Amino acid sequence: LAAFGASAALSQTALAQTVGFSQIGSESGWRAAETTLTKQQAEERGITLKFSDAQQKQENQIAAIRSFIAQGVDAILLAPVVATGWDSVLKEAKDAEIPVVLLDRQVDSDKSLYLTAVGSDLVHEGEVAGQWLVDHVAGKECRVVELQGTTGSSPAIDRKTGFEKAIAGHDNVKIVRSQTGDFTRAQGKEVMESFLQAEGRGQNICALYAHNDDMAVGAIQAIKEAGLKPGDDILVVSIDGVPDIFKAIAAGEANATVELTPNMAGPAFDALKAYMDDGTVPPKFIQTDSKLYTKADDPEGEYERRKNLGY
Ligand code: GYE
Repeated sequence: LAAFGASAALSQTALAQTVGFSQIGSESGWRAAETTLTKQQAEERGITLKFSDAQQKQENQIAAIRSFIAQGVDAILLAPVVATGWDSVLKEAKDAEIPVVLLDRQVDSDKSLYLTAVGSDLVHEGEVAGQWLVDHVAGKECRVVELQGTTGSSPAIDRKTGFEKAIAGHDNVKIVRSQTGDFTRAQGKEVMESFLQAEGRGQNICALYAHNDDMAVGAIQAIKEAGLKPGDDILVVSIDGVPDIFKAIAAGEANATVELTPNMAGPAFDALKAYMDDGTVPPKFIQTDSKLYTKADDPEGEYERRKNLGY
């Protein structure tokens, strides 16, 4: 038993190493929660985490990865702000034999250039949001405005694809305006103001589909300032499941959200440990699940459960 204890301790120390984390930034509450949970997980596992906030700039992420390679870290976590432009820096990490694990977004690079990707089925999230709206309007005419995530990011591309898949074949539901709000509350509010202006002070808008809750929360402010009732005059459906969207749903100011877990680091560290301890190669995609929440799903309770998770 002592021997087992010793080897277990040994394998634990085998990952008690240094991991570099190139984080996109803190553009949304969800992103802040992912950072909080990643730091907590590293702490619990005795991992030294070198953290870099790229302020949503890809060049900063590439520089951070190069710095991690130069420091000789044992592994790299990367939440890639956009899907393209990673080939050369991922090749440099591979040449340095440093495994890279992607968090919450995907890259267009060849899959041989990273160990695995932890994330949700982003297309499915868009489909769930679209299906909720199709069911909710039940055949009635519904002109939709769309707040897209960061241009060129895999969630912005895939959540649009999924939503359009769900509404295809339902001619009563159509997207009439679509623009990026860069996943932030401020830009979500700003772009929603322009949508309201362009659509008869909002009279011609039936619903808002926002690629994340933060843009929806910003847009809700704009809808109220235009004298309309969000969640009623204009339906609001978005993705992430941050505390403030549950507060809005409880208040009847939003209608539905698709939850995305901020705990991507847990599966990532587990895969890295198995790989570094005994060479276990993980699948290329470790999928987290998505769940729809509406007013019927105890939004007050969901707010309470999430409010202290670091969003
Ligand atoms: O939905 C949003 C964050 O990459 C899926 O990034 C993630 C998205 C998330 O800015 O809040």
